[in-house]
Amino acid sequence: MTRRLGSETLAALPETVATPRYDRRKLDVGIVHIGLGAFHRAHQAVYTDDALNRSFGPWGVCGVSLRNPDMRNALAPQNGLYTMAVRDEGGERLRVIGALTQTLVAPEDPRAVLDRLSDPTVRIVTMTVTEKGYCHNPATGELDDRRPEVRHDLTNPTQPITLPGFLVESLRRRRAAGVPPFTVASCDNLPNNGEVTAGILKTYAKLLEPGLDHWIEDHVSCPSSMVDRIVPSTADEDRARVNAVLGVEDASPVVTEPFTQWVFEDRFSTGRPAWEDEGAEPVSDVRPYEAMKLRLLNASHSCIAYLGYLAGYQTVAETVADPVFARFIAALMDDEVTPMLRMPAGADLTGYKAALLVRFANPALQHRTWQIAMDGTQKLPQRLLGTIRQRLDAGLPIDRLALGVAGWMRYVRGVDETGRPIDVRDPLADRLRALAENAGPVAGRLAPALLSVREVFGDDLPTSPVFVEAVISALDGLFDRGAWYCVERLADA
Ligand code: CS2
Repeated sequence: MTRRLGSETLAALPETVATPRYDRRKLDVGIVHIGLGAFHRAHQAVYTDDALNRSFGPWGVCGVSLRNPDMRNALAPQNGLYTMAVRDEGGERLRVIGALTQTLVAPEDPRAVLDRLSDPTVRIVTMTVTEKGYCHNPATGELDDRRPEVRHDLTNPTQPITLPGFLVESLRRRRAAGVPPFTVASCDNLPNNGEVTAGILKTYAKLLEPGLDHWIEDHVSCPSSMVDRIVPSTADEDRARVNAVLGVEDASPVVTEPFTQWVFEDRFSTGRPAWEDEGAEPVSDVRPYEAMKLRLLNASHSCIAYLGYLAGYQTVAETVADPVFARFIAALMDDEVTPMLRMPAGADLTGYKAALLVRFANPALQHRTWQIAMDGTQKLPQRLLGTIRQRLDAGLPIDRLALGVAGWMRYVRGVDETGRPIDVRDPLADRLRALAENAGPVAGRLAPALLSVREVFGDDLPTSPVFVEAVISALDGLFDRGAWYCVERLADA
């Protein structure tokens, strides 16, 4: 049997595989990360690992899974160690990351998570719980306190299941014990992710214990950040390839691209690792960078996901290898998104977009269109609808953005262009399906039906005749001629 990656086998790895240069046994847990997925392990954990390599400090990471035990099951037997494979067409570099020193599974033992979060050595909580983990209304950014899981946590505060449930209860305990609060740093793809987080914590706290909201307002820092690195979910063939090089078994390597970026508001009141020495960019206002990334990278990703999937493409690289799609995405970014961005002097949007096209085309990443298509109801507002609103206000055309929205509608109907079922994953999937079934495959019925989902489209867009007409006409084209032809029609300026 092959031996497992872990503290005992680190020394046996081939020399080409980089390993932590610090003494992991001496690491205190200074950071709790909630949402222990591939993204964190290829992003913030790497900046922290870099910082520890350069100058040791009390910044070990405890990773918490809010849902299932898979990651703990994979990583606990490896003492938290895992391999990061950085891939492009030039090849693959492997590196073992050591920053993660503990893994917890919230549903198994919520008390252990609350204890860890209440521990005075913990000074920062970062999170990547995806858009839906915030229990908020995506159109307004506010906590949706009617959700059953939020009601559950308010009545069982010592057995929480949600992000706000864990954070607010542990902040309450810290206040009661006279322990300073931790900094709460959202690393999810939401605009103003710090502000959204602060709002959710305060609304929840007020419901839990009136007055706690004021204390949070006065004492808890929630810096916003823009995080960027493409990290597809790891496939079996990735695992096999990495393990063949390691010579030991890593049950959960992460595979990513060379590019990485982290821009954050520098408001970590409780200290932080010197991430800026490792390439992260502390700024006073992160909003322009968030808008740039969400509206260029993520908006393009969502359009590639829906329209590429419908056109029969499995991955992002495959989709943009089709010149029609590559030109469509370039035109979407240049003509419809860029004019609405307000960047600080010196920001190089032209270079950023050129780099994006190269990143999307990276043939060494198997980034599935289906993966990005997930959770559309949580993603569309910040990726496409914000730009659409601005353009409608300015009386500008929205053809490509509207095709993206129509692509989502065609996709969530749950049947592809050859009649095969689509496995639609979305917190609102049942509602979307019922609306779609009731409307039938007719653009003039399906579009208005889906636009009635106010958590996504708000109160304004469904009553904008220009928007409604643009979406119906795009959706009509999708039903009539299919995604590829609609993309081709809008591929050039
Ligand atoms: C993607 C993002 O799955 C998705 O929705 O658009 O995960 C994207 O890969 C990252 O935001 C890149 O930084």
